[in-house]
Amino acid sequence: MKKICSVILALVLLISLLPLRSVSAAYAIPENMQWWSEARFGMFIHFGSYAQLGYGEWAMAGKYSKEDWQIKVSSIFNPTNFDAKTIVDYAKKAGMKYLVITAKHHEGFSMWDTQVASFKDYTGTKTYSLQGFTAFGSTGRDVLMELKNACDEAGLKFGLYYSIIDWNHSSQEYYGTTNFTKMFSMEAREAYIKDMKKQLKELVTLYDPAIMWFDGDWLEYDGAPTLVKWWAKKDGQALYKYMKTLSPNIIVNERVSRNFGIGDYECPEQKIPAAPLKRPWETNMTMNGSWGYTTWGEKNYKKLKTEIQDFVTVVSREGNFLLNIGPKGDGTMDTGAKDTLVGIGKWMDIYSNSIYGSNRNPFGKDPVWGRYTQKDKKVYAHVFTWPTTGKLEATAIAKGKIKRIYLLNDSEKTLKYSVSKDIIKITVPKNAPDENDSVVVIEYSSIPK
Ligand code: H79
Repeated sequence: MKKICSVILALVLLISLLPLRSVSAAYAIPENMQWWSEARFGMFIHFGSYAQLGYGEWAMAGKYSKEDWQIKVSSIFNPTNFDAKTIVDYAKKAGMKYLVITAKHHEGFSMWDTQVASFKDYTGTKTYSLQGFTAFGSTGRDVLMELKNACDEAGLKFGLYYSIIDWNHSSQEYYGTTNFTKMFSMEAREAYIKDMKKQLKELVTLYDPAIMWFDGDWLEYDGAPTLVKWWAKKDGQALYKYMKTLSPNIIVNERVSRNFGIGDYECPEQKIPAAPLKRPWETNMTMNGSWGYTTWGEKNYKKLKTEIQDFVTVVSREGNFLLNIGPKGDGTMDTGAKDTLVGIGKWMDIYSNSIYGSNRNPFGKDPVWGRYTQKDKKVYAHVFTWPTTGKLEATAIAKGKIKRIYLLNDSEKTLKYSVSKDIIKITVPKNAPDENDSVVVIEYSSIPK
C-alpha cells in the first residue's frame, strides 16, 4: 500500500512539473465583436484642416488662438484631391478590413455638417465644420460620407474617431499638456457634454459607424469633476452606455475614460504589449511617427519589415493592428504611406491565412526566430530570422498528431520533419521564401483539448 501511494505521489509530482503546452484559453469575444476580432487589421486616418500645415494634428496647441486657427488654417482648408475610393482601395489591397477616420480631433473642427448650435466660430455666427466654414465643404462635399460609401462598396467596416476634449468649443480652452483643456464653468461643462452627445447622435444617425473610437480623455480621474479635471470615470461610463443606446452593436474603445476597464477593448498607443491583454485589444500605430501629416514624417517611414513584423507580433498576442495614414492637405497620401500599404498587401496576398481569425501563440513564449499564430488545427510559424542550417526548430503541441508541414507560400509541397520530445525539427529550403516574414504551417490532424 505504502509503495503504491509513493508511486502515485511521484507521478503527480512528475505531471505537475511537466511544462504546460496546451493551447491557451483566450477571453470570450462578444457576438458584436466577432467580425472585429477576426479582422485583425484596420486603417486609421488622421485628417483635418491641420493637414495642410504639415505639422501634425497638434499644430494648434499652444501656438494659435481659436480665432487665429479658424481664420488662418481651417477656413482655407481645401482638400480638392481627396479621393475616398483611392484610399479605400489601398486599404483593401493592404488586407485591412476596417477603417477609422477622425470626425473631430482635439482642435474641434467638425469634419461633418454638424447642426449642433454651440459648435461655432469665434464670432458665434458660423458653424465650425467642413460644410459650415470652408468653401470646399459648402459645395456639399462630405469626405466622411464619401469614405463610408467607398467602404460599403469595398466591404470594409467604417468607424469614426471623436475627441472628448475640444480646444475650440466656447465651454473650454487649451490648458497645457497635462490637462489639455480647462472648462470655464461647471454649467459650461454640463452644456458641452450634452452637446457632445448630440454630435455623437448626429454621427450615428448619418454614418451608422461600426466603431466609435474616442480619444482626449487622459485624466484617468475617479472623483467629482472640477474645472480642470472635468472628465471623470463616471462620465466615461455614462458615455459608453449612451453609445449603446444609440447603436446596440457599435464597438466602443476604452477611451471613453481610459484605464478603468470601460469600453469594449483596450487600445495601446504606439506600442505592442509584451503578452496578450486580459480582454480584446488593438494597437494603434503610425507608419512614420506622425498621426496628422508632417513634412518630417514623410522622410521618416519605418521599413516594411518593421511594419509586417509589428503586425504579426500584435496578432501573435491576439490583438488587432490599426495602422495610421495622415493624408496631405490636398487629400492625397504621400509616397511612404502608399508604398507601405502596397508592401503589406503583397505579403498579405500570400500569408493572410495566418492572420485573419487567428489566435495567440499557443505556447506563450516567442520562439527565438520569430512568432507563432494559430487557427483551428494549424500552427503558423512566422520566421523573421530564417535558419542558416536548413533546419527550423519549432515547438510541438503536446499529444497533438501532426498531419503535414509546409510553407504557406508553397502549400503543395510537404516539408520533411522529425519530432523529439516537444521539438519538431523541420527541413526547410536554404533561402527564406520572404525577406520580411516567411510562414511555415504545422498542420495537425488532432489537438487534445
Ligand atoms: O490622435 C492621435 C494623437 O493626437 C492622440 N492619440 C492619437 C491616436 C494623442 N496621442 N498622445 N496624446 C494624444 C497625448 C499627448 C501627448 C503629448 Fe505631445 C506629448 C502632448 C505633449 C507631449 C505629442 C507630442 C503631442 C504633442 C507633442
